[in-house]
Amino acid sequence: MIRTVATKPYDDQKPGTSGLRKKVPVFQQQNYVENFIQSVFDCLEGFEGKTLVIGGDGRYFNREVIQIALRMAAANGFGKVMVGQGGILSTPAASNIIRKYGAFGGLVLSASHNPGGPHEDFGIKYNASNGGPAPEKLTDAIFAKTKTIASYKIADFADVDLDTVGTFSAGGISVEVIDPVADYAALMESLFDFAAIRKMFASGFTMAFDAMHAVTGPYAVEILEKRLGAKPGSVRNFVPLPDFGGHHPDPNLVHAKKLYDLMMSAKAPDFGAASDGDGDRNLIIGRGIFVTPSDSLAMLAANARHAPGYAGGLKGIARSMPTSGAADRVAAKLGVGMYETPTGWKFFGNLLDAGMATICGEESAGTGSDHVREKDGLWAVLLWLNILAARQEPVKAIVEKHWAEYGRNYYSRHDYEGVETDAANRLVSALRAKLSSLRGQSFRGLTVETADDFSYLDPVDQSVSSNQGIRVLFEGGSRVVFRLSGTGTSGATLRVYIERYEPDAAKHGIETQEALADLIAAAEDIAGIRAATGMDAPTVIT
Ligand code: VG1
Ligand code: CO
Repeated sequence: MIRTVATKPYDDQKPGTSGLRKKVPVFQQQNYVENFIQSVFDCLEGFEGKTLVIGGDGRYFNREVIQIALRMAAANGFGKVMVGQGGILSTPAASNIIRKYGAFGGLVLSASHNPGGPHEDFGIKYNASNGGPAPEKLTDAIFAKTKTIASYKIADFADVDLDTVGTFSAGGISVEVIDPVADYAALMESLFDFAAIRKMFASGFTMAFDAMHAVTGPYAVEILEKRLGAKPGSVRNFVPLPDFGGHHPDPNLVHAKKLYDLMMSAKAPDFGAASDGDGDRNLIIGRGIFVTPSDSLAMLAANARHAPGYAGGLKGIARSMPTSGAADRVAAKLGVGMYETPTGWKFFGNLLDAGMATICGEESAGTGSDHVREKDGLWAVLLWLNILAARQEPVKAIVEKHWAEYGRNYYSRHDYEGVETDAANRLVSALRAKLSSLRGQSFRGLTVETADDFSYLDPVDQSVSSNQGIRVLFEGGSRVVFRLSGTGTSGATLRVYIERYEPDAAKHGIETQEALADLIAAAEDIAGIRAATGMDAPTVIT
């Protein structure tokens, strides 16, 4: 039976950088989930009888929301739902399923790197038929709909057993519970030289992969240990837990500190890596050397030809605006296009669909390619492994040779979390107001060349996205960027991105914060962060 249920709108269902993210108790309010999902469906056209993919990162509340989504998909006229066993699908795996099986779209349930649990974060994101996050036009329409929604449709049927693979019928539609790993593993096998990587592991190569008790555990065990022969135990924390074991599943130097410490110790394996809550981010650490995500993007692009899936070369490279310019130098050398987009994977979709870019990346540990329409943590790990197997050199040597060839982009991001929202907005408005007066001014001996609020003109559909972050560019190519996070769930997070280019190989061994000290001080002089936030130092430095 299908019911139409009257409801009242909420005013806070605005999708952020990557879907709607809120605390679990917010999602647990009456009709909160239903309102959002109905608003998504109401903004779509032509899905009658078609397939919807549903999966999540296994965090607290995942299963409950999947049951609601199944009943609403049936009531709204989808013909079939494909759902990962146990409710599990990593974000890149969900993207692959949508594309491979020609689904109309998908609901990805995750709050990514944010913590999980009854009082932590949850999220819902809609992905379109290309497998990628809904473009801004659609997320704007969804938000508008959530403000006027008056009813939703839901079918009545008992909970579907999510733990048994197979096809069931429920509420007049077919529900297929699929193995979440198989299709993804097959895709990876089609892109990379598994035989060469297997040979490398067989000859004693060692690695540590930290799944952070999040979604990549089952994927990493299957691919790294079973198919590629990494020593059992190479994958750590591989059981996905609803609260990620109480940690932040954020693969950075703060939350993956154990892995970092191991990689810097005498007992370090050859290669260290980690992924986040929903499996789309990656952390890469060689023995004795951390590879910044911006550098990793550049190095993967420069070496991609070693992998069979990219042997034909790259069509272009895209990076988000705050990501360092290291990849730009690679694109120039390869003679391919370089695109600078706003933060968030949804902005890469058009470039990938149009065949203008092959590899994309963000400074926030996201790298991916045109194989899916999401960033992909394990993909990055496997491309690194493929390159290591082909070049037969340690990570450190590859990194240092890259710097010697292209120069080094010293780079760091300073996050100020939990800032009072009004104070954060005031800081940004004040910065905006003085943008034009900054030009020509000097801070700590650095002269401002230009300052603007980044605006993006999508070269494919000509859409414009404004106010995407304040850039202050200094003479000589150094820069600082300020923007507010669009993924947090309490207060505001100010992100300050700092970059300096150093062409001289003799100066490539400086500690990062030290190399950036003048710029860090200049950022403080320009924005008055301490006074505005009441904080003496960033809460997270990556
Ligand atoms: C952050 C990152 C951004 C990333 C987004 C989603 O957004 O900076 O690069 O695309 O998270 O990643 P923000 O607005 O907080 O800076 V994930 O792994 O949450 O899907
Ligand atoms: Co993520």
